Amino acid sequence: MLAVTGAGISAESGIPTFRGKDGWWRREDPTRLATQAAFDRDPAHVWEWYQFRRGLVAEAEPNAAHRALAEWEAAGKDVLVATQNVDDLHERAGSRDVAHIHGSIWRVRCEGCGRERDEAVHPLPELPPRCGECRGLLRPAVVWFGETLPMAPIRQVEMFLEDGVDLALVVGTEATFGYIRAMALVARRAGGLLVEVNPAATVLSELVDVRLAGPAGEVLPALSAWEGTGP
Ligand code: BV8
Ligand code: ZN
Repeated sequence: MLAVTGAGISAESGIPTFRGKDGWWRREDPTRLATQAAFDRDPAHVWEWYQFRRGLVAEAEPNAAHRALAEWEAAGKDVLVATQNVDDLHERAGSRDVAHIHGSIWRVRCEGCGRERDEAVHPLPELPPRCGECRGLLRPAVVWFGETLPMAPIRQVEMFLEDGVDLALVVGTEATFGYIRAMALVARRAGGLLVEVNPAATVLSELVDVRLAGPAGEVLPALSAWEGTGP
């Protein structure tokens, strides 16, 4: 099965979603902060936002929804999690097959030499951090608005779907981006029953086969109970 997840799956872990004002920081809109232009203008300011969010993620715990996906994988189900989230809660819940289509808040990339690496130190002692090799500016290795997606995770999803799927869960996302809606529809064409898990209706709602209107932390574990160790 393919699980496409968004900010909503981490909401019950206390990580604000991007919707509405709860995702705003110091009254600033994430779609304006998560851009190369904002970073070029004031790298330290953008890093303060990421430092704040790295703190939220470090203090957060995976919730029952993250754990359910990991348990289905551990029970031998063929599960790929394609997440838009830059947090590591899927991995910390035990999921091993996770495609981060928007990158990771725990990785940095040098604007000078392009080197990308994990950077788990929190809090970072100096903002903006600088590259140990070339002293270039380090940026979060995430996909900003206005940028295209890294090909590796996209390819990972495409190859996974080539073998066909039985179920495609879309969990906790507005499906704002066309490529998320496309991923869900390709999964359905690959044989997947298309199920949305979201307390609110989204642009995907009228396209899915089943809508489970509730918080992921309740719905996903209930799916486990529904059929032994889940779908
Ligand atoms: C792209 C990382 C093409 C950063 C994020 C081409 C080139 C340049 C620009 C563009 C382009 N094509 C389109 C654009 C425009 C641009 C865009 O869309 N701009 C907006 C402002 C209009 N798009 C892009 O730039 C994207 N690039 O399309 O390139 C392309 C396509 C395919 C292949 C190659 C190239 C890249 C955008 C990536 C931006 N970076 N994150 C960071 O995090 O710092 S996006 C960020 O916001 C999050 O990662 C997240 O994905 C997104 C918010 O979406 P959701 O995850 O859906 O979360 P949201 O808050 O919206 O909704 C939460 C949902 O959860 C709600 O539905 C709610 O009801 C639900 N919920 C709440 N509680 C629960 C729950 N559900 C379940 N249980 C609960 N308890
Ligand atoms: Zn460098």
